[in-house]
Amino acid sequence: MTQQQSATLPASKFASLDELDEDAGNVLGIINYTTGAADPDTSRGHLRLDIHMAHGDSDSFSEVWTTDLPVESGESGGIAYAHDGEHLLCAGRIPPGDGYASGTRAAYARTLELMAELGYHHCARMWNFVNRINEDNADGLEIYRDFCKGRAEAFEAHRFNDSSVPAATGIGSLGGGIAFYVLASRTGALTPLENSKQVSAYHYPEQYGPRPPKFARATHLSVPGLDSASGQIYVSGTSSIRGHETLFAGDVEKQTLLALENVAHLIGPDTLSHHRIDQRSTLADLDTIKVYVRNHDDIPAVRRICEEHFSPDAQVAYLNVDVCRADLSVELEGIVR
Ligand code: 3EB
Repeated sequence: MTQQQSATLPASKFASLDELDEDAGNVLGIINYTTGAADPDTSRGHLRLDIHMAHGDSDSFSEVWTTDLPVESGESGGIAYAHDGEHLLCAGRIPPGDGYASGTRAAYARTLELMAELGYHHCARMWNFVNRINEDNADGLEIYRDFCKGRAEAFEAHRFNDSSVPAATGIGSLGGGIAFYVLASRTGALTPLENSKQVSAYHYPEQYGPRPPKFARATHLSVPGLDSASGQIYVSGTSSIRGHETLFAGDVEKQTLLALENVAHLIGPDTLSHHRIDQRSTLADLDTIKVYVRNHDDIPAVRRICEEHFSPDAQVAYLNVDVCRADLSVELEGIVR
């Protein structure tokens, strides 16, 4: 592994669990959105994480991260990782408990240390899956807010300021405490994107919790040697929020449309030129999309609206889990490649 090799952008796709060949070459990691949770594992030479996000076999799937370079893996302080000299995937789990801030702070701190030790300083994307996300911890603080507190404290302790936070997802899960995984790059040029129609999450007022959610609305990742108009956009979990307020509580169709509008504005010409990125994208460029829907019975309506906006060739997974604010019914994320 050298830094001289021509850099590539990370690649991922969805696969069904039965078509998965875990021992195929060039696998950096396999994230299973499945019916149970397990600690992250590297026994097969790549990262594997099982997240409890599916109710049965029919909504289970795997997200497979692949690379052209040889992969090395390891584990440090409970954080499992795999890397290829250019990309790092790592994952951790905070077991179920009465509170999550201290566990989150410790696991995130270890993750940030690991990224620095291994030399992957450009953190593009984090995913966080939080069981009982809208329930209170032992002190009466909502578990999502408790998680946000630990995350903010870890970022602060590592001088990870608001301009270096990754794109992220913070979403409900069906069990297993908190599971998370992270994608970082060694040589990639990373630009955080904010949405001019939304208050930056890291500036949310205190009414949403003692510490704000620390994430960027999206990150743009390109690598040396690629022309400036190409690159990937990692779109964070996006919902029906304008300014910092939830809109259309109780109307899942309007919430879906506003979430889509937020993503379209975020990856569209105004936002990208504002961030000096010579690239234009639309919802039809989004792929490996996850749509999180709180109420199972809303999935058909949400799917119908999404299908009108996404490419017919896009991979789209619908997951029936809780969303971080009690008045949000839907959230969606994806990657522009
Ligand atoms: C929002 O815009 C909706 O806590 O990491 C979206 C993406 C949301 C990431 C997180 C939360 C997170 O505030 C919620």
